[in-house]
Amino acid sequence: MQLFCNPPKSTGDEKVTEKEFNVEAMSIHKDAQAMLHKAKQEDIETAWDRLQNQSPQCKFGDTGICCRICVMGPCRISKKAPLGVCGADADVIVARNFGRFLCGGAAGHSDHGRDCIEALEAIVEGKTKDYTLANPEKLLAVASELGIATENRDVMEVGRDLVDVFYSDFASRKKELAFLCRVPQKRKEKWQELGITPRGVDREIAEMMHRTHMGCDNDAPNTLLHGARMCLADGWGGSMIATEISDMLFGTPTPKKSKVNLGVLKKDQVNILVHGHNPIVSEKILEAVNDPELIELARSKGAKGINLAGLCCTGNELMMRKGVPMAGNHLMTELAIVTGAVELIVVDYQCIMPSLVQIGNCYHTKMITTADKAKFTGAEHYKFTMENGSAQARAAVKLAIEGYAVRDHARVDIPIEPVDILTGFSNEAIVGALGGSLTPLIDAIKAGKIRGIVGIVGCNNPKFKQDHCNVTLARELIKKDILVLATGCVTTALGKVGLLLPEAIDQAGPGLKEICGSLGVPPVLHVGSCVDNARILQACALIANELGVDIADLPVAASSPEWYSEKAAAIGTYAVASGIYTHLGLPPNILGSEVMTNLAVKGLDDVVGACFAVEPDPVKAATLIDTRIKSKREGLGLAP
Ligand code: CUV
Ligand code: SF4
Repeated sequence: MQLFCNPPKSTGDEKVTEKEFNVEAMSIHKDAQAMLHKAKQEDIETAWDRLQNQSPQCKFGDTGICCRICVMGPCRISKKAPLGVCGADADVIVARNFGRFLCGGAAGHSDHGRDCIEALEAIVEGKTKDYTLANPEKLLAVASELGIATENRDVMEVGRDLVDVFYSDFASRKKELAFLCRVPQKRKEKWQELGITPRGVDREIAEMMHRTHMGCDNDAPNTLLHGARMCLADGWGGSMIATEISDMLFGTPTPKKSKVNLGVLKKDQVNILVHGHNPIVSEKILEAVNDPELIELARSKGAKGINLAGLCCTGNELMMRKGVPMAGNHLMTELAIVTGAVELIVVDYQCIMPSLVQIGNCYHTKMITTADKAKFTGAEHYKFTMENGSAQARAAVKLAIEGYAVRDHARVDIPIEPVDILTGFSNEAIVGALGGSLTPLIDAIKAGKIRGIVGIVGCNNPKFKQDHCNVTLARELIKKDILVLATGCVTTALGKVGLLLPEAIDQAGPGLKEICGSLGVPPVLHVGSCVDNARILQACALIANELGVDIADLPVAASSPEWYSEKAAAIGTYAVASGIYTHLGLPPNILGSEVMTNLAVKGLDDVVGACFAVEPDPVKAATLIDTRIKSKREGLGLAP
């Protein structure tokens, strides 16, 4: 049997033992640093250790020039062998690899969206008692936006029509996605001209797999263009559907207070973490932890109560809507277990490190999986369905309560006090805060008080000092009077250093300080999870439509400073294809192709009106973004 603690050191690897263990170089956060020390003392391996064991990483893979698409290969491109067995060159191989990389991301978000449609369907068809429509107003609003008759109709009946529209967005029969009604006319014309109007979500994903089969699309720019179309189907399709349905089921987020960092764990309570992406599971766990019977059961086992906290995106979903505190982002998921205070992690899918099972085994921490499509060897599987969600959630919470009885209190270390944050800035909430329309925001942009808007989104990656780039970029931008919108794991990064509090306006430039100060909001607004980047797309479209321009004309940008996932690449690609200049802290695995690299960081600008910028240094990245915003402002006839 494999030992989970005291893992075998990789062989011949003196570097690991000799290397100075410098937690300050690994993360900017005190809670992470303390837990990295604890992990070291307890001989528990983390992502940082494993990255080192994997180093140096394969150059062929890193630059995207290793092809495993057929078994005449694998082929790797070098000076000596510039073509694969089939004749594919570096450009084709990189384009195919990147196409499939984006495909994984678009599929992830979109399959999550499909799960949301199935949930909505179960509700409107009366097939579930466990889930309800918390927000019928949103259902009616979205339906009428999509051209479905709502007047004098039962909301469930309207909902059935809406479900049909959403399902057909996944199929091949539609000409274009339903939510393209939100896209500014100029942008839609650009997509038509390029032949990249997104049709059905599944169609674009399947077509990418087809195109990248041996012997199909052997023209790198053409493959990349389809990548853009497929990612647009994610952003304006799968992700947008996921966000809108989640609002219908669980409520549209409104501003509320919450707390972040490992200090949200409670020494004397049963601690349960939810991790993954889809609120359909985590919302049920939230209900169960508030069940008086279960709280009583926890008390009978010596705990003071049951404490729920979030990780990653499902944490963002619960925080935005219900104010549930956030224990940490991607690189904190392992370290949360190292506190020794976690009884249970309940997961659905995406971004869940398999190592959590291994580290859980070093403590009393159990992991429960809930989706048949995301099982983890060593975890317990409690399949969640629309019919059994409440019962499964109660069973999960009971398992956690039993776990408290065997917790080794001597090993518990919760190293920090939590930090307050303000969350819940859906577009509806932002418009509400502005007094009912976007006009005050647009006026502030015109007057140069808010010079631009940047979404900082995405992950952690142990190749960077955790959250250093995420936080530094946000600080630099707000100094320059640029409003920051945060989603995904960046949220926790910025929350932990106090940037999600109204007091953070003291770090902002004078214009942003004035506007946010008068509204009582932070200079960094938390707008949700990764699929909620669709909210940012919608906000850009609303502003562009108000001004009668294309999204590419707006003084806006996106950034993912510490990204790692296929999904983050898909988000970046739909942002660029939507006309939003997008900064990445590190490049995707495409540098082995000059054609692909040049297109990504330059050529796309002429094609779709935006491109990527790759810059690991967050201060330099802020300058790049600022320069772009200046030029867009000038293009609109505004002072830079
Ligand atoms: Ni998508 S933001 S690690 S969990 S994709 Fe996952 Fe949200 Fe990055 Fe964080
Ligand atoms: Fe090699 Fe071509 Fe097969 Fe790729 S598709 S593995 S380059 S032969």
